[in-house]
This record gives sequence, C-alpha cells and structure tokens, in this order.
Amino acid sequence: MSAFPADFIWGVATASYQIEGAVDEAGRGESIWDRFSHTPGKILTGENGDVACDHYHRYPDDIELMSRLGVDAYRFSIAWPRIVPEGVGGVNQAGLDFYDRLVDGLLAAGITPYPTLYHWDLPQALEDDGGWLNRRTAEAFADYAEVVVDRLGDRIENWMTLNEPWCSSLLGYMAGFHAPGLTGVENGLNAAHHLLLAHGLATPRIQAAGCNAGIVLNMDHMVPASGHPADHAAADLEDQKFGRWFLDPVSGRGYPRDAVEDYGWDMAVVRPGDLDLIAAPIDQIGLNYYSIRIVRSDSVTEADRTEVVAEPTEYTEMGWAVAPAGIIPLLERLRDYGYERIYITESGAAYPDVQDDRSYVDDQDRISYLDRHFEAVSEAIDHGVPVKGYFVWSLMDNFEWGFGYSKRFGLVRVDYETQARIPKASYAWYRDYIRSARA
Ligand code: IFM
Repeated sequence: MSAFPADFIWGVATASYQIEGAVDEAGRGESIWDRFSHTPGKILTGENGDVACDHYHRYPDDIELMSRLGVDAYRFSIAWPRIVPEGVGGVNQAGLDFYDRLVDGLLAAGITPYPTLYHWDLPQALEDDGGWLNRRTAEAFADYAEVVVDRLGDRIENWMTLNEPWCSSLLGYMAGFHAPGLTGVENGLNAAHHLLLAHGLATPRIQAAGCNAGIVLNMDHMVPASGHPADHAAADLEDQKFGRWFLDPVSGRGYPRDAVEDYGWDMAVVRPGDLDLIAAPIDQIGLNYYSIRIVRSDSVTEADRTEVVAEPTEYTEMGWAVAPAGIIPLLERLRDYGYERIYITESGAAYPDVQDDRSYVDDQDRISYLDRHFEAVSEAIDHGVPVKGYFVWSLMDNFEWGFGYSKRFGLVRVDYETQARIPKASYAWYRDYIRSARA
C-alpha cells in the first residue's frame, strides 16, 4: 500500500439533502430540491429526498458505522432551510439543535466534523425572490453562515462554504438539470458570480470566529485529444470554463479571460470590489475529483491528429472514466496556486452493486477504484503537494440528485425499504486500509 503522512485525515462524506430526509420536521423550510424533485419529470426515477437515508433520525447509528470504520473525520453539509427556513430572518433553533447533537455525537466518537455550509439546498423562499440570480442571496448566505458558526464554531475548526458551485450554478441555472431547473448561459454565469460572492462574504465571518474557512471545487482533468494545437486550445478553454471558472477568482486571478469571451458574458452583475471580496484569503481548499475528460476541437479532422490519446477503457456506472492519475495535475495546480492545506473532499464511484441473498455487496470494483486513487494521491504528496486528507464519497448510498436512488456510491449499502445499513466489502477494506496507513 502507499505511504501517507502520520497525520493524514481519513474520512467519509455525505450531504444534507442526499441523506437526511425529515423534510417537514422541526421547523425546516422548503428547499429548491424539495420543489424540484417533486416536479414531475425532473428526477429520472421520480424519487425525492423526503425520507432519503432517514439520517435525521438515525444519525446515532450512522456515527456508530463511522466509528467502526475507524475514520478520523466526517464531512457533511448543513441544510440552510433547517436553520433559516425562509432564507432570511427568523432562525430555527430546532434546526441548530439537530446539528448540535450530531456534532457532539461525532466528537464523543472521536470523529472530527468538517461541515460544508451549502451543498445545494437553497431555501425555496430565496429562490422565489430570484435565488442565486439575486445578489441579496449572497448576503443572506453570509448571515446564515455566521448564525451556524456562532453556534457550532466552539467545537468545529474547519468549515467549507460551498460545495461544487459549478453544479449549483451551471447545472442549476444554465443547463436546468439541477434545482431550480433554470436555463441560459447568462443565468448560469450570474448565479455563479453570486455564489462566489456568497463564499467571499462568508469567509471573513467564519474566520472572525477563530475558525478555518475554505471552498470545495469539483474539477476534471482536461486532456487534449491529440498533440494538435487546436485540441490543446480546446482543452484549455474547457478547463477555464470548468475548474478555473471558480478557482481563479477565489485565488485572486479574476475570471479566466478566454472563457469570458467565449461565453460572451457581459459581466454586468460584477460590481466594483466584488473580485476582491471573492478573493478573501482562505485557509484550505477542497478538491472533489471524479474523472478526466478527453477534449477535441471541432476544427480538427481525425486525419490531422497526431499523438492521439487513447480513449479510456474503464468507466463507473455514472459513465465517468476511471482515471486515478488525473488527480495529480489538479493537485499540483492547487499547490502551484499557493494552497498549503488541500483536502480531497470527495472521490468515489457508483457501481451496479450486485447484492447476494444476505444483501451483501462484494464491490471489488469500488475497492480497486479507491486503492488506485489513494495511490495517486500518495504520489502527489511525494511531489510536494500538501494534501491533508481524503474523504471518500460516500459513507452510504444516497439520493443521487437527478438520478434518484438509482446510483449507489456508498461504502455501506442502504436498503431504502427498511433503512437497513449493510456494509459492503469496500467498507471493511477501507477500515483495514486506514489501520495499515496509521501503522
Ligand atoms: O453525489 C454527488 C455529490 O453531491 C457532489 N459531488 C458529486 C457526487 C456524485 O455525483
């Protein structure tokens, strides 16, 4: 097995809407994902997160699962509509109480909490007022962040503001695949700007409470399809539109110029001073890594291509190429941008997960996926990248957004009929891996 620093953090990750359920309980307000998933035709399977893994009620059992797994840390997200049901105004103490119990339970089990403040479940009341197209949502987010950190910051050191703003802006407001289901390039980019502003406004408020703040970005490694300069240019542009669209402004480099031009974005929502706010210094950064993309320019014919890159041969059930080495250049980039505390905040895979008659899943494919990704991260560390931890996505099967419950990423199988948790082979493998890594 690969070598890791003695203080490397081994963890698992989940997110509120994907596991909690209890959508109408204890004063929680409606979120855009409640509304979206209840809209016919939006979720492939017609399912929703009303019950999900019922984690809201079963969190003690889930802490026990993590405890037996032997993880150091748990990355979860806080549901904004549980805390501020209308998005602004009244704070729901019962919502804070839930996370208070969760955090105390984790700490009692020796597991360090790593919360994310926004994993896509925007209060519907804010969406009714324009959602992320409205600048006021960014200000509301900073207020909400402060409320949560005031209550939990005495026990939690490391906070993340947003999870994968690419998804919540471009999938939610440009492509319409995610809540709230809006479309249009201008909408997507304006939403992205307000999300980044929300991050920038919340960051100093989290730090003012003596805590560390950061952001979680998803990035694919973009591979030019051949040695042809046009393929290289196409891959670079795709990279600017995906990872760098968020990484660059957060890192004080502004929006990537070619991408702004290619989109034809008028930047009318960007007010003087916004880019400075967005570039508020952060203490850590999270990378969610799943895949690579082979990018080809439309202007090149196959006959003109030399040094053609072979197509990947291995894919997960999501149709994403399995490419562990692709994480290395992304991590090296974060190092070169000056980040000194980098976490893999998500990485993992969905597979068909055939269960035997005792519901056991012998998921050797997931084990192999994780093993190879751990090895790649270890290699990046050898290259001088300060990777501090790895959170496997996900602790357990859960609501996979537009795919409903049809895709399973968990180390633990969830029987959605009975809510039974059945550890898969990968759970035992990860437990043993962590033990050996520590030894
Ligand atoms: O399930 C999601 C998660 O919510 C965000 N990152 C990617 C995962 C797999 O699609």
